[in-house]
Amino acid sequence: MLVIHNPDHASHAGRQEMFRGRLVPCHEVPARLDHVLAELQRRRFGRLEAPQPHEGLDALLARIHAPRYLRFLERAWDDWVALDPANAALDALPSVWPVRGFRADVEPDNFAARLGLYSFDAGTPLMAGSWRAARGGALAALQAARAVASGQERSAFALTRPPGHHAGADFFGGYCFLNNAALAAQALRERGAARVAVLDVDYHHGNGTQSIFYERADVLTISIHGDPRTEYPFYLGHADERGAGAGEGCNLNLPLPRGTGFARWLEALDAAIAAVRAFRADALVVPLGLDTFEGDPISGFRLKSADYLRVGARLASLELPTVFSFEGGYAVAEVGVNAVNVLEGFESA
Ligand code: SP5
Ligand code: ZN
Repeated sequence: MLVIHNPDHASHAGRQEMFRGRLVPCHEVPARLDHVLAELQRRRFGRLEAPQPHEGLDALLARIHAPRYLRFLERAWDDWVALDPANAALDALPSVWPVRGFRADVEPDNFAARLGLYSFDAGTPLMAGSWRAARGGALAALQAARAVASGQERSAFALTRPPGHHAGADFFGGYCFLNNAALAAQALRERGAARVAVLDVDYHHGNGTQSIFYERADVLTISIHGDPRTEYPFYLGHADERGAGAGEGCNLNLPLPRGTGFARWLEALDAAIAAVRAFRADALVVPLGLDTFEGDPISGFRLKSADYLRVGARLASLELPTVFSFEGGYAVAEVGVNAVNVLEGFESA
């Protein structure tokens, strides 16, 4: 399998995230990706490529994200340091948000206010290299989609961080800034796939991807995740969210209770696969989170490492051109084995 890995990923390395009244060390760390790379090398699995600059990147970004959000992200670090030179030693974290009834149409001049306007949690620190890392990831997603769309590759893995599936058209959060999976889906659409399915297997609901495509009939979004009544991101991901307007019927949420094991999870995957078939998708994007693992420190499902081989094999049964994007998975020492198990299960099916 072609693996496009983002060499700039480590320029995003958050120190702390807000959790229950205190700042705790970030779960989303550069070592996660390094473990995947090490496991690929150990098994001699996959052909590694670095993303090459592509003139189509900015146009693709503008198809998925709002111009003012992209402008904000690109300048955020400089604006943060301009507030106070001492900020250069700190990560930027939001602490104020416009909830219902507040104005989102007026972009504030104050940087802290803009940081809140464009985010939904205080768990996603932004630093000097965040934009560079996120942009490199978007490029990896585009390159993976191009390779698959051209028919050159049956599948490709965009191995990047920060992850993407929580990022919406104009907001960051959940450790995500640019929605790599949505960018891959859009790139596939623009390169000949009339219908694209996104099947999100991360523990957390793919709220960003859902909201980006919610009113579109050409992209089916599916997410299997911890029930938002108890699990992050809490405010989206319920079963009754089915799409709107032209996109009515083109969103499927399969929430499962905390504690769910592989047998029940696999039933949800089979339901998701049936929906992809019924949609007659021409291509598939899989936001690949490994935080469904039993040892994950922030999640609540109970998948075991060997289960991921079967997950990959089931996804392969769709026989579609497939792009994987690396999402969550915080059992750092095991995330490489679990991720490569999915890819190997997919390829050997
Ligand atoms: C891509 C992805 O998986 N994002 C997940 C973001 C979850 N953020 C909130 C997690 C809060 C859990 N913190 C638990 C700390 C226990 N020490
Ligand atoms: Zn997750």
